[in-house]
Amino acid sequence: MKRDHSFDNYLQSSANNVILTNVAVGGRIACVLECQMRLPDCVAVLHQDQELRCILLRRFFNDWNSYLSNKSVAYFLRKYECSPGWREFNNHCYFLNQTMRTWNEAKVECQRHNAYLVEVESSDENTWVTSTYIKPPDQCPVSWYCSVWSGGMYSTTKQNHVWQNSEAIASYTNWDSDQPSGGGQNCINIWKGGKWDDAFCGAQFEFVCEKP
Ligand SMILES: [Ca+2]
Repeated sequence: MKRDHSFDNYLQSSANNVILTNVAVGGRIACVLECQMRLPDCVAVLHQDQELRCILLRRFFNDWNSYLSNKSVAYFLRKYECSPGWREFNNHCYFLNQTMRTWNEAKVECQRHNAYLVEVESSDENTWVTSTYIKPPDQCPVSWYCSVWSGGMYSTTKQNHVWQNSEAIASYTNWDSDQPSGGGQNCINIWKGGKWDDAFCGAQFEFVCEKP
């Protein structure tokens, strides 16, 4: 698949994750169906009527109106879409909040959006969250700044790490070597390569909210 530069004017120059592929298909419905067949990677499409071009998008445009100055281009969100800015994986919607917050602040912030701190219940979900939201350690001033908070926290009553929203014990885990260290580090952050660490809950990280 090659990038179609004829659409460059409609796309953010930095939108390296936007184009999944270009497919020449007949009409808007075929374009949307093409997107549906590529779940969960495709969340929206750009379609141009005149040339019957269809671009599958990996993420939403938050300000998509600015890309539609040419009326022959149409923008469609997928059916059952997540809100703009949120991304879907396996019928859940996710959002990366890039403000640094303590675990508790992050929890409250997710709740304000009728969501909860991400609960990673499978290797697939861990891989998706990591590839979608977690920067490599060399892109942060200090490697552990490239962490995001999850909703996991150690429960003294359950003697285990528990997901805050569902209250389920974390059955799938992906601890980094020598983790969890405990010693007052009770909240689970996810970082380099999707490995988990337990950190002091008062540390400040970006965080991922999830909706059911
Ligand atoms: Ca630790």
